[in-house]
Amino acid sequence: MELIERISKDPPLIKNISTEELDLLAGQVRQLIIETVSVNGGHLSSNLGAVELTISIHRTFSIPPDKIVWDVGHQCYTHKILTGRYGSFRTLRKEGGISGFPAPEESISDIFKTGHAGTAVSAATGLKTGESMTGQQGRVIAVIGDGSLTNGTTFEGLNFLGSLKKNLVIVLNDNKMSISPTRGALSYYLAKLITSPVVNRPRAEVAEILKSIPSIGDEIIKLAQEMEKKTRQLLIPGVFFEKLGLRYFGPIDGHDFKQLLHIMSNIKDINEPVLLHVVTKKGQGYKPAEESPEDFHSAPVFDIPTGSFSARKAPSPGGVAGKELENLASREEKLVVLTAAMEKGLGLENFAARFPSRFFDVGIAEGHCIVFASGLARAGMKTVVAIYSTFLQRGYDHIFHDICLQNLPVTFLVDRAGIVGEDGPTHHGVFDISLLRTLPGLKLFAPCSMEDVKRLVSASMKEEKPVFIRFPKGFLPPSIEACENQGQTAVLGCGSMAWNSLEACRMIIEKGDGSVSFYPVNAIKPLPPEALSAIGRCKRIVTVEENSIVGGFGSAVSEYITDMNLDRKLLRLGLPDQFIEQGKRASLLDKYGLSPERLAKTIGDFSS
Ligand SMILES: Cc1ncc(C[n+]2csc(CCOP(=O)(O)OP(=O)(O)O)c2C)c(N)n1
Repeated sequence: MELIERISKDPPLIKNISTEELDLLAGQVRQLIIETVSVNGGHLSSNLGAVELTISIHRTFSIPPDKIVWDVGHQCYTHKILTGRYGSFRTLRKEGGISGFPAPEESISDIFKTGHAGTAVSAATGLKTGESMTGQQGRVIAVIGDGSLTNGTTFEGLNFLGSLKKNLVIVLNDNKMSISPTRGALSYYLAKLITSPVVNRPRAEVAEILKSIPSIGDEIIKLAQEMEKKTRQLLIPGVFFEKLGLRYFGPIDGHDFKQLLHIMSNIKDINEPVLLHVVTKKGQGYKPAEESPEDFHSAPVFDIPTGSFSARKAPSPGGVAGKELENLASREEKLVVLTAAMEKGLGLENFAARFPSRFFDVGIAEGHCIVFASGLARAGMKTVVAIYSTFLQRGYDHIFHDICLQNLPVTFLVDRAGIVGEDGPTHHGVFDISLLRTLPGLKLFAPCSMEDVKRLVSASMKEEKPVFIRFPKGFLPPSIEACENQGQTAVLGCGSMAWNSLEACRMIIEKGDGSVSFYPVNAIKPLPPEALSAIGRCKRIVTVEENSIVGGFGSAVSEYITDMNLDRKLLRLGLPDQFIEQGKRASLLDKYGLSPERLAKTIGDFSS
């Protein structure tokens, strides 16, 4: 049995293997991660960068009862392999397989189900506090990336944590990258810590002087290097973290087992919060990922020898929106575009390159991004916030307080609305309609086609109120038309579900199962006149949406029917009131009754 398998089956064994075997283990883990992600897709760069760090934590601490809280959680693959999931690792991110994020239902070694950034410090602080209050003994280790230091929740946690006066280790895994290079003042501060001339200049100068002393020069240099290692913490005090009440250690090389294990064994029992600054390389050990860490951050299927991605990229609604923003920006000098660390995923790289002074990546800081947008809009800028549906949830209060209550004309491009696939429940964007439509004064659109995306983005520039445009990650048809028939059933396909609804209607008509009319609906608030007249004309109404059935488009239609005192039979189809698991979008849509075939059956039964 390979070493990796033996440890996965018997995790405490990691404490007893030789130092040579640590390297062997790291190699086997990397190999398995690369092979698996090349087939299933996944967060390759972050995981390859955290192999030695994770092995060292598991060798130093005892997991459980000690607990690791992973920030985001996308870097937990090594942890999964070391804690019993070697055998299932190749099912990573597949429907029914293991999650690409920590999942307590898979193992007691996973503490929280995560996927959103910035929560680890607060969660670990709460965990430690609660465990102390209930007499539990385990140590708590939070692993955060430098990207998380751009996030407000992390800082709220750090600000509070200093007063804890308990053992809690925060490992700062600093690879200078969020998905794109990390933005902001703190990233410069971290870079300074790593390259501080206070340490490096004297070290180089002293070495030169010592070298010139005949025969004993080399010995002294060795001695000086040893001393320098030991005094490094004194020379680079990490004042910023010390001021927050944490003891700062580092920076150390996060791929060097000797350094990692030495410092971890020294700090693990310090009875106050400690920040260990570890410097790693994203993509470490796989050249294509080292060279293009952004491309391999959330990698699709790829070819291992060449690092090339197999799937050709079809145009996405986000890409169409990004292109339209470029067109608009070339005519409208006041147009600015904001993102919270998702430039690449949102298809804004060209915009950023063409209009660098009008593009702002604010870091993983959705709250700040939205309030910053309010300021820009108040100053008269045409402000666009591009954001994933699931991360928009972070900014909900700011949408209420800083955008809607102020009635500011900010356009939100809400990408990844609907089922996103293999990233699973933390990433599906299936609540935005329900959340947004309760707020007064906003307009909420869901384009049904690429043509719609372009037109709605452009039209939003002329609006004098907040506008939200939600669209899916992948497919929308180039254009789509209503298809009216005699008969009493109107199928209202909202946004990304317009196409599946149309297909379903075609199937029903071809099979002679009933006479249904199809209407694409690209607005939820207010409901568009075409939808209202269809509701006025037909006795049976079907709503179809890629959003939770609770409070979504169907609910808006239901409220309208009730308020207008109409005598209608209404069938609301959407995602059930539960967290949706990981899996391929088409397969999950089918499972939840939203594929054309399943829709045809349900609607056919309803209308006959
Ligand atoms: C609230 C939130 N916004 C955006 C994201 C998307 N996202 C996933 S990983 C990541 C970068 C994380 O950077 P860092 O913490 O430094 O970890 P690294 O991948 O560099 O190891 C981002 C922005 C997220 N997961 N959560």
